[in-house]
Amino acid sequence: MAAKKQLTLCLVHQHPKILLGMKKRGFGAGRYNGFGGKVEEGETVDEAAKRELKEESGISVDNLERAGILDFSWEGKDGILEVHIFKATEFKGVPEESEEMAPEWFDVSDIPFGTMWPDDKYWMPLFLAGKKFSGNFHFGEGDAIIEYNLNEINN
Ligand code: 6OG
Repeated sequence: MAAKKQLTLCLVHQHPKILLGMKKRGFGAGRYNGFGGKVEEGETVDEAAKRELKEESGISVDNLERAGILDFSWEGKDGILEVHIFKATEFKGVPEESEEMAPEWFDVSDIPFGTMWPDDKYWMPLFLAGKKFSGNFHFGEGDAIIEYNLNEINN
């Protein structure tokens, strides 16, 4: 079985606003996204989510809500990215630009899906509605979605 790499993705939702960041470098550069990155050895997924949020946007959170888990894979490439998506509603500090991300508030009716990963428009409605979800997206040439599954989790 292909190795799974665990990553975090944290979005601050203070209705009707959502905090995104323009990724300035690395994987996904040029796209708006939440804040996150790789889970390091010896750290829990929750710890990684808080650390990455702080490093990339300057804000701290006490509580993170688990929103979803998505597996991403690419045609012809080994490995799966297992991205753990979290929601924060309260935070401390002021969002500030980092070397990796430039934070920006958006109205939820004006989310820049055209400048985001193509999967985001599928799961964002569940995220915004406070639903939990899991799924997988398989990408092809130009990061186009070849196939996907997305399920709401009831608990
Ligand atoms: P670094 O490798 O820069 O972290 N990520 C994705 N986010 C969305 N919305 N869609 C995807 O579809 C993604 N693939 C990865 C996880 C990369 C960051 O990008 C997220 C991490 O927060 C393919 O450390």
